[in-house]
Amino acid sequence: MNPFSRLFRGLQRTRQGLRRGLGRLAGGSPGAGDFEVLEESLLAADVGPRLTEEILCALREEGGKGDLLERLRSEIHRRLEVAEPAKMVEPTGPEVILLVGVNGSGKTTTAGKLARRFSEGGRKVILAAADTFRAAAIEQAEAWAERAGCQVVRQATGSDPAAVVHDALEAARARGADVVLVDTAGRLHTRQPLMEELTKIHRVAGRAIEGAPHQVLLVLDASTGQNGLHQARGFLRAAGVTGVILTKLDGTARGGVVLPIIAELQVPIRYVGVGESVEDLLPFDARLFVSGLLEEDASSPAGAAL
Ligand SMILES: Nc1nc2c(ncn2[C@@H]2O[C@H](COP(=O)(O)OP(=O)(O)O)[C@@H](O)[C@H]2O)c(=O)[nH]1
Ligand SMILES: [Mg+2]
Repeated sequence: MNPFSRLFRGLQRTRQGLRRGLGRLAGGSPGAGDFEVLEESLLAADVGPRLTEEILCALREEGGKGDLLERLRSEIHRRLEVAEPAKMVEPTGPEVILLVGVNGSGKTTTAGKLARRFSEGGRKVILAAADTFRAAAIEQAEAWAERAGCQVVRQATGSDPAAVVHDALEAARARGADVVLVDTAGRLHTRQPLMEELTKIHRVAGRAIEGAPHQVLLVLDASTGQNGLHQARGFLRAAGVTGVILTKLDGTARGGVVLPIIAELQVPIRYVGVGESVEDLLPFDARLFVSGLLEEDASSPAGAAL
């Protein structure tokens, strides 16, 4: 399955909702009732009231000219495009990437998927099992490391996560690793001691490797919709988030939440998760994403271009 087909399948529920609402708009000049239908379907996809209003305004202003679906596509694309990550220069030492977020958002799974992706790309990966709260979390990280064919650095359950990170970075340097993925324990941005633990991880990482952590990626469960956005704001302030990974798009009809996330957080969306298998993590691409949201079938021009 090519990446677009994966994305297309992952966005199925959101797309079905949007296209149901759009059914009446194909061709012809839209009437007031058509805009109402469109409004409902955007809200149902969790695009949020403010952006829904903005998009409708833009479409109404242009009058009835042109295919409404095409215009909707370009309105959405314009808003997604700004979240495409700029190409980053890989740091000279090992690159340290921290995954943060609430419990169950998909951090460990995403760390595993990333480990596999980077390994396949020829980078030597170390997975740091810094969720030391639960024995199950360490075992889960080990299982993913095995699937991804990378090394894992761990300590006993209950040990200091910052110490695990320290060990992992020492190991990375000694073994000439290119990237260290740090899987952290779930936390709420309102829980002070846990947020301080992240600060300590930052400090320890920065002492071991210059500029580390190079990326702090907030893993957000798309199915939590607008609630997730509230959490995200807290993390942004407290954890120095540099990018977002939006997971579980496949399990929700609320994939439109990507729009308010982009508008409010103003950090790049690095990857999207569209399933539980190791292949189900895709780099964010605005053009493909909007096609996945609105296209009738996966053999669209966007899909065919791959
Ligand atoms: N359907 C789907 N499930 C996912 C995705 N990402 C993670 N999960 C599932 O979400 C659950 C929690 O994931 P986990 O990585 O343990 O979350 P963590 O607590 O943040 O580490 C697991 O059952 C994963 O398989 C995704 O993109 N799609
Ligand atoms: Mg975990």
